[in-house]
Amino acid sequence: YTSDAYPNIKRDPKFAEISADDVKFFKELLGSESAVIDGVTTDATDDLEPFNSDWMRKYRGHTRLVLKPGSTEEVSKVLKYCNDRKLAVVPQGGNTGLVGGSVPVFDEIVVNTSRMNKIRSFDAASGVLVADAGVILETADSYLAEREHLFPLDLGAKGSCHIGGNVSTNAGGLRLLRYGSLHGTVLGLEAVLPDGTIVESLSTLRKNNTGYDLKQLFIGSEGTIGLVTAVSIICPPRPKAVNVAYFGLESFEQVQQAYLAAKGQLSEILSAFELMDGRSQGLVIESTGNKHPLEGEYPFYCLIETSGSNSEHDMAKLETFLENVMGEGIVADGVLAQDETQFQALWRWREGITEALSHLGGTYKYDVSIPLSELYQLVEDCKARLTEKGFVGDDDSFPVRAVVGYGHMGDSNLHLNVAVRQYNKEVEKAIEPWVYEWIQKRNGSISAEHGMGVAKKEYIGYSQNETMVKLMKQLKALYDPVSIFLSLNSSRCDHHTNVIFWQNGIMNPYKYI
Ligand code: FAD
Ligand code: S2G
Ligand code: ZN
Repeated sequence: YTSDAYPNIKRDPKFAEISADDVKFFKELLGSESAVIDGVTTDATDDLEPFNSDWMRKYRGHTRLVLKPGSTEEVSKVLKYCNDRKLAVVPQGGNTGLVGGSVPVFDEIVVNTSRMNKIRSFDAASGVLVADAGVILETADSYLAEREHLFPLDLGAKGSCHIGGNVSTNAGGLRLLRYGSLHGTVLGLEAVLPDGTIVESLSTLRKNNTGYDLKQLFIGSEGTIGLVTAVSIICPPRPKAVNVAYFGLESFEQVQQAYLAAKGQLSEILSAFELMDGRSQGLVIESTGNKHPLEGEYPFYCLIETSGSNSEHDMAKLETFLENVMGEGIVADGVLAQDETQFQALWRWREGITEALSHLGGTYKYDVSIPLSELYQLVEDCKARLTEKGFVGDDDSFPVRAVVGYGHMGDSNLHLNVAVRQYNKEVEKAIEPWVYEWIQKRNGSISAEHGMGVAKKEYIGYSQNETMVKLMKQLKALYDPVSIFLSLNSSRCDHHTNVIFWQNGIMNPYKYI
């Protein structure tokens, strides 16, 4: 196996190929027809397609078998069998990940969580929800809304992503500014290790200081040390009053001033502060045909959300804030949502960017954390570099269609996206590794929230030192059992040592670190 998508990755020969006997075992184990999509003994390629290619259609694998276990016990038996047979596995939730982590690189078996989708419990007094990993984020939030609570995570993929995938990617999203990261809100989880061990750690306690906090290892581990089968998470009361304002601004300097003013004047009711540049909003206009909410055109826009308990109080606060920032010339123009329809419409100007970009052919995505004062400088420098190299211009003859910057201002997290007519090695080489060096110089992160997957694996050194990477690899080897084989005079080992470490490493190989 070599893969044109990954020319410098070769299929690891230690992994077995799936056989008809394997499929027979899984069919008997999982029972229901819908639990096994079998491209080994049947020609199910079309049914396998949605599991082999990622949301952006940028990464594609060749699995011939998708398994959808219905319980933790079934996951345990599946993984133990795969580990014993050295069959590589990719855990998959909603398959909305953006770094190629959720689809196979070669023929790894996809273990998809969509059939593990039960809400297990909710305690109104503490706000703690316990749910299967395969519950869709939006489903969890609607369940909580009926009980006047809120899921402390929101992102554009809420309609498809699973909470097991959210935890496994340590997703950040639109509400992190107010509700914090999953490292703080997840109280416990249940997971299965590749040898079948079930990790029972579904604590619902807000405080539990008894030993290492091992659940944290699974948060953001992207399916490389185990498969998360359930999550326990503390959910805040649903705010009674939620409002949103949409601003146009003349410079990034003024965006920073608006952010500082929002923190100072909206403070406890501020629940989101999102940045969108003019080009990103132009793409949303092109892709939706919707009328832009402001008369004039501006180089920068912000979307500010407030969430509180008293609508009049919050509205008054927001109106005063709007008067101040306009009076001081920080904001050039702005609009406040007057009802739920307008609220949703304003949010679509932010959440619609990813979708708009996906219609442009190919997108080089850089989800980065950099110092706030330079957050937009990266976009300017990238645009200048690609223009100087002749990739950006005013008409359709240039390979690059747009260079846009948007993201979570409150988390100092920029989404730099370079949209091309089609993927283009020359453009990629003009951006990488220059963009990673730019970030490293500022001690930033080359992946703020989307994770590593296959896309960022080789660049981890720009944000983690050797000691950290070594410790991570030791942890991986601990959870993905290492078998040591003594082999004398075998061709497989060099003459210095007579021992080869054969790490099974069946969990989401070729990715992450
Ligand atoms: P998948 O894509 O299926 O998998 C993601 C990774 O987690 C893979 O490595 C997979 O192997 C692993 N995995 C999945 N389920 C499990 C499990 N149960 N156990 C172990 N490993 C598992 N991300 C953000 O952080 N912030 C955003 O604002 C944001 N906005 C987005 C907007 C859009 C329109 C889209 C398409 C994506 C966005 N994302 C964002 C990226 C993506 O939605 C998140 O990474 C999400 O958390 C992935 O969840 P999923 O269930 O789709 O996981
Ligand atoms: C966002 C989604 C993916 C992207 O919109 O906040 O995390 O890069 C992103 O468009
Ligand atoms: Zn984001």
